[in-house]
Amino acid sequence: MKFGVLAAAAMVSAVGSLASAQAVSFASSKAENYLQTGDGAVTPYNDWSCVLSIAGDTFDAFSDCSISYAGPLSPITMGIVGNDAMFGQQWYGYSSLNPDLASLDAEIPPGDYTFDFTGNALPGGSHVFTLLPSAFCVETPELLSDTYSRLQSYKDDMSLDFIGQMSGFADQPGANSSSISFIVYDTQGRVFWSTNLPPTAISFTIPTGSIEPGRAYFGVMFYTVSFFDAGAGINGGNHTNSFSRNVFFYFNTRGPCPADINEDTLVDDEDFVLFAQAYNILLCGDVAMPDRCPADLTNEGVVDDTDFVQFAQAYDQLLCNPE
Ligand SMILES: [Ca+2]
Ligand SMILES: [Ca+2]
Repeated sequence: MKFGVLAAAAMVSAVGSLASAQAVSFASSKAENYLQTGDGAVTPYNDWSCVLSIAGDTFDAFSDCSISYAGPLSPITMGIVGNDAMFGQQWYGYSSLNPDLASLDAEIPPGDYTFDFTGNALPGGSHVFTLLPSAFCVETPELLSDTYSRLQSYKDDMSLDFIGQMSGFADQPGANSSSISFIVYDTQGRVFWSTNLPPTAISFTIPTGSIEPGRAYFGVMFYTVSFFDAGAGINGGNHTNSFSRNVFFYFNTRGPCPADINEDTLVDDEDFVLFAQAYNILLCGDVAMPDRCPADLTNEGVVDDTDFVQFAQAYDQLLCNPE
């Protein structure tokens, strides 16, 4: 399941610091994703990707953008991924999903990328951004020791902070703004907790109250090697090259009888009606899906046949906790 993988990877490249009025920043973010499914169990998705971005600090900054470079995807068509008064307008262009780093680097090689943008609220223009050679950290991101399994059972006592351990990473030569960023979303895509730590951090704390009962979550931990060049953009905007290994993991704080969707201690026809409605909507992130996406019994962001198998078993038993 690749819920939000590209979007989450792209978030790392979202240029956080737009310096002055009419600043335009440029960034690249190459990424590989992993899935952690147990203590000591981390597997790669094998889908190396790259996001190239331009950010103007003004609503409706540009009316069109594209990127040309010496490579097979040139020119890259870009699309708007954000546009508001507070954060301005962001355009992203995407690579393919590649099976390995060599394939990604062949498709999106280091070198000069010319961004051409048509003016709207900001002036149009052309700007060269230099993509650096890939410089990922060596380490695979991982929740260490029993952190993964303790996260699965955190719902049993959420009165205390959750303190976990991770592996951390050694920075790459020349990188100047690398970090471990950590975000916990629910499966409908809302952020419940996030933090930013130095690469060498080996523990994190989720304060009690950050995570709500009765929800399914996924966490993403980004090991990002980042090269930041302040002022290299336009009007005080920046250049950022980042290379990120990201690990995803799922957990939930639901009760012992998740198939009891209306929480009346029975799994019966009323729950079946609610399940069927959610099954037709499919995606937890759909605006039509009820809050908490309770019919997603497998906690990965979609209501599909695998959820139905679990629902049907509980429906046959009827009582939530037969003793
Ligand atoms: Ca029920
Ligand atoms: Ca599901």
